[in-house]
Amino acid sequence: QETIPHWLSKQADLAPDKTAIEIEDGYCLTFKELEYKSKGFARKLARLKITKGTHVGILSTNEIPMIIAIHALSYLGAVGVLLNTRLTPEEINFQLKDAEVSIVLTADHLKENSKGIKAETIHSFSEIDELEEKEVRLCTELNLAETFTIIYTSGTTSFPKGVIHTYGNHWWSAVGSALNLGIHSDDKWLMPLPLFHVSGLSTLIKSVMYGMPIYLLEKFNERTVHHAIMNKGITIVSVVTVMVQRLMSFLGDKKYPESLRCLLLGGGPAPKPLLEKAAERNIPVFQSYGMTETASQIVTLSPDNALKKIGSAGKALFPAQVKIMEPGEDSIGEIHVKGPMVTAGYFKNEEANQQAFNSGWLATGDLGYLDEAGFLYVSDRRKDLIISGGENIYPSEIESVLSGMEQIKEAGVTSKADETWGQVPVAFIVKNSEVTEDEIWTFARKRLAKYKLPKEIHFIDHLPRNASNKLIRSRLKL
Ligand code: S0N
Ligand code: AMP
Ligand code: MG
Ligand code: MG
Ligand code: MG
Repeated sequence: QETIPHWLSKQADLAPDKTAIEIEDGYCLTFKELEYKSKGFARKLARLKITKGTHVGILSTNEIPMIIAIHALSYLGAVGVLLNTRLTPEEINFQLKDAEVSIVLTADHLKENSKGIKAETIHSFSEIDELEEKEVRLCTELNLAETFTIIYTSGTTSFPKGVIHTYGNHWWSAVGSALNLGIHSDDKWLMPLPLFHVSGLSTLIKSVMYGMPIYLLEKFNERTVHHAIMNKGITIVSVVTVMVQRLMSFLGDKKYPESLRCLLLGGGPAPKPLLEKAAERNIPVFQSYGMTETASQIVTLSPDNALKKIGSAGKALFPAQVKIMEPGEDSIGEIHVKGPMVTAGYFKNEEANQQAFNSGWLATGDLGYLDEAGFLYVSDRRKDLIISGGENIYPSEIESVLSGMEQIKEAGVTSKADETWGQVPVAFIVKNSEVTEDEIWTFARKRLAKYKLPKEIHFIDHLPRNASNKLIRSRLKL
């Protein structure tokens, strides 16, 4: 079993006084301080009997105590199950149960709202801070094969699946990215994406491995991000498409400083006109391709090609491979990926694992092609997947909630292009009995995160189905 020295302790030894995290009000934490606080927090968590292999839910927006909690779990060998704060209690409860979580840690400001959450105990970060440290042996090494985090991702089957990230998955993701983007001694990585997604979480590991500061934002806001890029020596920013749009209109005729070397774009389609506009204005947007299952990007444009290969997601990172299965005449086929950053599997879901993996290759469900030079172009996303502002939505998930309403006989959900979010869900309803749009929204709001709520509801007489009675979503058009 391959082990490495604990990564945070290692960096705290190599660069104790270097900044690990900086936040908006100027407060900074060095690697030494982060190590000290994380170990202290781990000893407090040990009071709750959190130990090797315990699954612990983390429900928090971006803040320093969340980062400390995540590192603390690694000192105990416990597993962090990261929860999307936009979800309803009902959606969170599914994940907690599925992931076998009994203890949830939450940001102080979310404790009040956590009433509907079913866990044995829910503790705010401050409550943990008040506990007395327990004398326990903390991990000095990390075993690359062991699970560190679990993040849920929706699937075609309407039930989200828990994606396992081992220490090795995170390690290799950070190595792969470094071998592509390089590590500059002045790097400072701005993080406006949520740490409960692997987009955000993966930068915590990069920070620790590269000895690089993260500039952490509690949430995205074009004004704040703009200000940080202009004044705080930011060299890299992670973004989704809607953020690039909002940032560019905020920027107006101004220019970003030369020191900004990369806007790492992921999490969904990158519209070509937007990429071209950015290139014209010398804004270094690097398209990438990845998914929760690949522990962040697995295919990324390189600094050399970012402005030359517009529209492409780039080449597979150094430790990774990409291939197109059963390409058609247009060269388009299913994207398959392989590499040590690819998830060890879905938690306790043999069926999904059987379906997704074949001799180490992950079938992504996405469609794309490779050009003659081997650059990947993503042509279409996984079947039925709707991506709204970087958040994934599966029609089946919404359909199953809506058809749970007594007055609804059946529901079909499809997507509609949207200027702000890229795509938004739209519902088609066949009634059992009288029901209004408002009643449907009230019902849905309790059960679905806001970003999943259909933006339009249409009543129809029957859903389009094929000969074998399967819903044909592509025919649900207005
Ligand atoms: C785009 C964001 C920031 C929008 O949120 P914002 O502006 O903070 O909204 P709020 O003020 O909270 O709410 C205002 C209203 O907007 C609704 N709303 C919020 N978000 C959405 C949404 N996505 N779609 C539709 N509606 C939304 C609210 O409900 C509210 O409504 P009202 O007014 O009615 O109350 C936010 O959505 C965001 O942060 N999105 C990004 C999420 C993300 O990180 N996705 C990536 C996931 N993928 C991965 O992790 C793998 C790929 C990856 O690793 C990667 C991805 C990107 C970049 C780099 C990488 C990498 O490889 O490193
Ligand atoms: P998630 O696990 O939430 O990050 O969702 C990953 C999904 O986003 C992928 O399976 C793709 O469908 C989509 N996606 C990621 N990168 C791109 C890209 N460069 N172009 C188009 N779709 C993308
Ligand atoms: Mg430099
Ligand atoms: Mg997504
Ligand atoms: Mg019903």
